[in-house]
Amino acid sequence: MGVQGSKIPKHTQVLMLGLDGSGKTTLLYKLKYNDSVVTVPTVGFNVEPLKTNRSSPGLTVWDIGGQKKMRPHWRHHYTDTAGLMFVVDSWDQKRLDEARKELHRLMRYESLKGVPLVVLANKQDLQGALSPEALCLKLDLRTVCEGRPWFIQPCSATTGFGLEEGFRRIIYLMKTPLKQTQEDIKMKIRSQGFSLTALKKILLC
Ligand code: G3D
Ligand code: MG
Repeated sequence: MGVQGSKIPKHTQVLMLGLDGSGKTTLLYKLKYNDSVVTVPTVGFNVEPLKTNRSSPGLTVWDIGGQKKMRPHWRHHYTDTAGLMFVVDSWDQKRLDEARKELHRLMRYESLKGVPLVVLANKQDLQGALSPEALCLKLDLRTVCEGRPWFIQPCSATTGFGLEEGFRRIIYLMKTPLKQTQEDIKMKIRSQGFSLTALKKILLC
């Protein structure tokens, strides 16, 4: 599924999922209007077109409600999804296991096989928020994302930090075949000199 490595259509559907309260709606409207909005729990979904530069497709971003009762409905949106963003509250360690389970369930879905994933490690403005490296381990990303292009992006929907980078990254992953993204990583390793720390840094970015 997905459009990875092929010519991508003019408007490309990106699904933004994650537990309720992780910051999806705040993030979407911060990105779209550079404004902080007061959110209420999303019942149903919000959908917004996002402009990108000319050489990239426009994105239609679906922010789907993340409450437990809403999650069985996520799958109705999987067809035609070219990219996935999974938003995690990096500060709320009590709900990390729940987030991990939902993400792993998502990754097992046949129709989402190979679809690029960006995990947004949100709420980095809060003291005590877990780093992307720590989240990567806690969510067991490397194992569950095998065979799919993926990236973890630190961000804050409140300040706007990291949001554009996250969306630029999903566009890059959707446009670039998996083999090429792996080649890019190898190139980075060569250019930075091979050391364990450099490798760790590269694999996480
Ligand atoms: P959701 O759409 O994923 O359910 P919301 O999440 O966007 O409704 O956000 C849930 C709460 O988290 C909101 O606070 C919102 O302001 C807060 N939030 C979202 N992103 C960030 C962030 O990056 N940093 C911080 N500090 N807070 C964030 P309330 O108090 O309205 O519940
Ligand atoms: Mg919401």
